[in-house]
Amino acid sequence: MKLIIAIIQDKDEDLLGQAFLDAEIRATKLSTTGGFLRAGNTTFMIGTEDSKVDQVLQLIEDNCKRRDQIVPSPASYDINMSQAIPIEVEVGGAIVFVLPVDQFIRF
Ligand code: 2BA
Repeated sequence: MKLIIAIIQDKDEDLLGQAFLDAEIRATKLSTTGGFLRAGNTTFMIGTEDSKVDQVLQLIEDNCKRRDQIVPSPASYDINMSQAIPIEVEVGGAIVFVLPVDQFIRF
């Protein structure tokens, strides 16, 4: 068994969540915050059999888009926002970790 942790953009959350429901993939959704942009994003935790890992990864890839964002540089956060320096960053489609699971227990 594997635990898949996928950090995605909030804009893709509905589509991916529906895709998991349609495919009968069990998932938990967390509201998270990116450490760099300090903006909200969404993290899915999916516990699944090894045989379904590729299917889950494909659903994530199909439903999460890359987007460019113009944001104030984090270096600007401590100064007057009128002097903020804008930078462009490409966010997503998804950051994914696949971890082995020792035990899966449902009490
Ligand atoms: P954030 O940390 O808010 O990062 C948003 C985007 O800013 C990143 O997109 C990347 O394009 C850029 N970025 C991040 N750190 C940077 C830095 N030190 N210098 C320049 N640009 C930087 P993604 O790579 O697609 O990451 C999207 C979100 O996924 C991240 O939001 C963070 O919440 C999570 N993430 C990414 N890599 C991670 C990692 N190694 N461990 C844990 N979470 C990660």
